[in-house]
Amino acid sequence: MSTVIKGGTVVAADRSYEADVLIEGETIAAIGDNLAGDKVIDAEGAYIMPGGIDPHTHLEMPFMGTTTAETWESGTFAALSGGTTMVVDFVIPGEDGMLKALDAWEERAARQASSDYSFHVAVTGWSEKIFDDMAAVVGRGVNTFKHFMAYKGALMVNDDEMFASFSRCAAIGALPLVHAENGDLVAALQQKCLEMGISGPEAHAYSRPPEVEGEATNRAIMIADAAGVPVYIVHTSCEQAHEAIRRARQKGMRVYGEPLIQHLLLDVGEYANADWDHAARRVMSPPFRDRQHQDSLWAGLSAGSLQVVATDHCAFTTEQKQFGRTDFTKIPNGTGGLEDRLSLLWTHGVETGRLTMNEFVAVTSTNIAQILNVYPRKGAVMVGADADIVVWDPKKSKTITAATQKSIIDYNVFEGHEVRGMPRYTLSRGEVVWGEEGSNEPRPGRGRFVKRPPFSAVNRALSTWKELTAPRAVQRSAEHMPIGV
Ligand code: DUC
Ligand code: ZN
Ligand code: ZN
Ligand code: ZN
Repeated sequence: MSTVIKGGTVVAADRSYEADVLIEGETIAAIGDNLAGDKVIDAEGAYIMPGGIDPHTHLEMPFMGTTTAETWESGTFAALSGGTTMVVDFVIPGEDGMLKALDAWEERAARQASSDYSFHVAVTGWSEKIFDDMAAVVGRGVNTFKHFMAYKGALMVNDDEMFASFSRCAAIGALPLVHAENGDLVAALQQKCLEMGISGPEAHAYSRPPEVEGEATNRAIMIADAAGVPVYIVHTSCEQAHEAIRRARQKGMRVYGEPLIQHLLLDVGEYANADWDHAARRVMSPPFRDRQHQDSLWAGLSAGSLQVVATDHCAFTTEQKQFGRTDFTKIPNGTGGLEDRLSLLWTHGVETGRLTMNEFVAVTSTNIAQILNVYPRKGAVMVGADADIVVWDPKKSKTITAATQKSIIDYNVFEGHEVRGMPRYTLSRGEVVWGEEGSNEPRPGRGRFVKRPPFSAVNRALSTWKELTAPRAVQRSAEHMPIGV
């Protein structure tokens, strides 16, 4: 059974051109003029783009004394409805360690996911077991490890642990990811706010100013350079962090920055809203920033100093947010955005002229696939690639509202935003899973795990001056000498 998408303009990260796209089975078989297939999908007036990849989600994740309310079933269906065909979710190890946690995530995803998916695994301490397990994780098709520099007393890793883990990543062909906030400073500032009697959501932003992120981002980059490994900074939200990334890249270091759609569009003023629920629903880390920081992130996306737009979809209900009623430090950190990321970025990026259509494709799909080592199977409209495609209608519009969303959360932080540019159809491996001819129901069990192979040594190259200095030797010994054991 073949399908042909006719009458549209293919938009890739590097160019746009008019062509038909022929799909046979699950992959793209041909791109050209006058192609024929058993079934025709009309793309007249539309753009044919690779499906979005959201590299940063937290579905059904235990966190801050509760569990994120978005399920694999609702989250991946919401993703498809908005044109995102693959999510990469964070596995957080419990006491049983990372392999058992990975088993649990795989089981939940395999049972419920409608879209394809992959994983990152968090390193939340250091031991010989973690050293060994990391290689096993890579063997199971996961080549990225997350490190939290914040959440002191819970998930946070110290610099020596991070250096050991980064060195291990270099040895086994993995890429470290970092949540870059200075956890000690955050804890001290939280304490200070509470002592001053400031206990509402507005204190969340006071306790996590841009300085804590700028410092930690720079520190993570320096540790990565010492370990001889590239590094990916998740949820880059401010100019100080962007500046550290920009500076490192200019020196030839392989450093990636990932702004979120929330940080591009939502303002720190949200935390001052007199309605406690309104403000608490928007508590996430790092917090929203002011206009100056938003402008810096937008500029980074078009300049190429920032490469990816994600969501950190980590969604809690209003009821769950009440855990922090009298103490803002207990408000579960996280917001949603998975469903509307593409439409919001199109509306505020492409429609305003801040991004070209090609840059839009790069930051929502192609760059991500390349950075995560799954390109061109994902992230490309190319012969041989998986037919994960969004037929994008630039004229279709809606007002975002929780009342009609696919997400099961009882609110939407983008409530009332008008968007123009939406999927006409979303295809996952050749099948219409959302749109005028789709069933538009969740398809639990349809989504597949996407294995990502280890990175080749060439990807480890950092600044050339580093060749002449000692840390590479340190790195080599560190690979075989985990600290603390
Ligand atoms: N930030 C959040 O807001 N939620 C999950 C974890 C994180 O780093
Ligand atoms: Zn984080
Ligand atoms: Zn996150
Ligand atoms: Zn808007």
